[in-house]
Amino acid sequence: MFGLRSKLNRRVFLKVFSLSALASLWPSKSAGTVSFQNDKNIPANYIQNRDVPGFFIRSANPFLGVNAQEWGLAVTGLVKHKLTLAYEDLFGFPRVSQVSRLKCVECWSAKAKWEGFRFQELVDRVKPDPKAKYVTFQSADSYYESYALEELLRPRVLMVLRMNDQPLSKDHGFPLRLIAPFKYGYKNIKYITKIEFTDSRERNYWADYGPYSVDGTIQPGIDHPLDYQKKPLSINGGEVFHFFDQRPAPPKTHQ
Ligand SMILES: Nc1nc2c(c(=O)[nH]1)N[C@H]1C(S)=C(S)[C@@H](COP(=O)(O)O)O[C@H]1N2
Ligand SMILES: [Mo]
Repeated sequence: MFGLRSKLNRRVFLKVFSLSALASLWPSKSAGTVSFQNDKNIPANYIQNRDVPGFFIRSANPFLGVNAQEWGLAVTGLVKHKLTLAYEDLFGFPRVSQVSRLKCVECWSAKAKWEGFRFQELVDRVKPDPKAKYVTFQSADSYYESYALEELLRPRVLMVLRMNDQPLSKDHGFPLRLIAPFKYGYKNIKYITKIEFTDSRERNYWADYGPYSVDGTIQPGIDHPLDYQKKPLSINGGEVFHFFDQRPAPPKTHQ
């Protein structure tokens, strides 16, 4: 259904949809932890649980996934050497792995083993201008995120190619996603196609279309930010589940 709309119309539609959905649900819950697992108002298939027990798949819009042959990564903006990478090029960087937790604002979190390369590798290649203090990510599914460059160079921020010893699946962000364990899940952008160095901070998808902050740093002691502006939010106002299940076979190369 979304494919038939122009990008502009879709944006307007989503904005109207998410605002009205939020408004109609407000205030449907008392403040405090909302357990979506037991919420009878949420369709059983709303939260999909595939691949790994407890690890959900969350996407703002239905998306069929990226074709590796057609995919390319542009690293651009305020840099000395603009760069375009093909899928194969991603495997030229030194590889590191870590186990870290992804925590969604919808109250679930899960750990996985992530493998990929450090953002510093890209910085070394493109040589950002000293004015480039921010980085904007664009995705194949019209999602976007922004970070301060300094945040991306912190320990345990990873440009991820593999999850739990497999190539990233279509749903978890193939071929390239970001994992920043100190940020809420929505900052952990999947299907990255463009990385742009800028001198001002751009916004992100869920600040534009939902109630979440651009910063998205996980707050110690705050389990989830569903009580944004002290008004309890119901969790089914913002995100839709990924309902396409035709997953292509993982690529055979680069194991
Ligand atoms: N491109 C893109 N990245 C995205 C999203 C999305 O809709 N599109 N959803 C975000 C949200 S809200 C969460 S919680 C995590 C979920 O990652 P997972 O689907 O691998 O569990 O991805 C984030 N990255
Ligand atoms: Mo999320």
